[in-house]
Amino acid sequence: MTSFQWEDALQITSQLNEDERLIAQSAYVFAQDRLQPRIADAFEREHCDPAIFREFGAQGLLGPTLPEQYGGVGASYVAYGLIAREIERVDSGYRSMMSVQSSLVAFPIYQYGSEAQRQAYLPGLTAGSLIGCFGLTEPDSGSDPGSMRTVARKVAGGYCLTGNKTWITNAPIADVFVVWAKSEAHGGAIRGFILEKGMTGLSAPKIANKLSLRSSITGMINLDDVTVPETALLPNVEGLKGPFGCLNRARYGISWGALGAAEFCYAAARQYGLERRQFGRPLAATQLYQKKLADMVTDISLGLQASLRVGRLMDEGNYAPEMISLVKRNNVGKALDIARAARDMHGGNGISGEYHVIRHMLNLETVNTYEGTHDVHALILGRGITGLSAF
Ligand code: TGC
Ligand code: FAD
Repeated sequence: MTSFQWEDALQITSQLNEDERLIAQSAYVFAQDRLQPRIADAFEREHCDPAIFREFGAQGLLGPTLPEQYGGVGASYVAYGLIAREIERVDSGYRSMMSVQSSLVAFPIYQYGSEAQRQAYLPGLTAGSLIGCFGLTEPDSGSDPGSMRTVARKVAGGYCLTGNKTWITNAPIADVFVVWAKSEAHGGAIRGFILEKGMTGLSAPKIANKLSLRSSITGMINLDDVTVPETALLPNVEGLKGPFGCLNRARYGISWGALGAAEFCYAAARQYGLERRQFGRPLAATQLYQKKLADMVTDISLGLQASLRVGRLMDEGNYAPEMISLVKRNNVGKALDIARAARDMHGGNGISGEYHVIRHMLNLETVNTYEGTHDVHALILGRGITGLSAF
């Protein structure tokens, strides 16, 4: 027998190894000390601070699963998930900055790149001295990236890229752009290219007035006949499995991250209910309030346990992408429900930014949509169950 821990109901911590515990603890301290004090202002002003990338880098939080020779720390995927959980406990926008850099930019350069590309970009990306973005989505091509229109034409010594990407995290402040395009020289197959800030014809205007994820900057990538050398092509992957291989990692991290946001909301609602008195007793002494807290801890605990399982399977190299769809879809959907409930449990105060729950709620609307919408992940699972594609 043991006593019940309301903040770690199924004792996730006891299932981690020593390295994972240390990484999680240091990410927690960093996030609470360095990020939490800045978030209210950043969200209110819709301000993304690029200096945060170097701070992430100094903490070893960028590309942590990469080998040390490229600036990583050789961490497990479980550790990567724990980092996402701690960063997103503060804000989904900060986690977005981190996970794009790690899973969508450093990972493809490591996994699909040449040795020269690895040497050129990975030390800067893991240190945070370079900022990266990932261009897959287009104005007419979101859930269906196979319909993309961006093309790469073969020219002497390289390729010429034309097209438009939209809703791209980090793009307006990026130094390095991993862009996916249909390459005429490869029979129209989707190929990845590494572009750099300042290339002629490349621009990345900001998308303003987001009412969600306001600490993270989002933009377009406009490619107006951008000529790149042959060495910009990612040589070791062809087809949609290139971008999807990156998305597997990012979606998995999000499954942990969203629960970090949910844990913040659960803890805030619990504390508020213990302090706030109505009808002569604490709100937390009422049955309805306790039922809501019970539902929260149940969904958080089951979700964390499921992500831990998927992380262990990833570390063994023994996972199916459908498992990642299951935890991304479930955990983000539950986190959004929890944030909405916590907003309600704070009454009128929940409307104020001071209590942070409405910020998490607004952020999680984006998290539910990007990296494959909630319904697209249902269809991925539906295909896995039936063998029939219903997209
Ligand atoms: P489909 O025919 O299913 O597959 C085409 C090829 O890709 C392979 N594949 C995968 N490989 C690895 N991992 C996966 N998860 C894979 N899923 C598919 C597949 O085997 C096939 O390979 P091959 O060799 O036979 O060619 O492709 P489809 O066109 O039918 O795709 C359907 C669907 C719905 C699964 C897919 O299009 C999808 O996932 N749509 C959602 C799009 C999406 O997630 N976009 C994300 C954009 S990036 C982003 O949002 C970043 S936000 C980051 C932040 O700020 O944190
Ligand atoms: P659509 O695909 O048009 O979907 C609209 C609705 O239709 C959704 O409810 C969807 O579930 C539903 N739907 C679509 N297809 C079907 C179907 N077959 N059956 C039933 N329902 C369907 N992209 C990047 O490439 N890089 C980034 O860094 C990036 N960052 C982002 C940051 C933010 C803040 C946001 C909001 C988005 C970002 N995205 C990024 C884009 C994101 O991945 C897309 O918005 C997402 O994939 C959905 O595409 P869409 O917006 O075109 O919606």
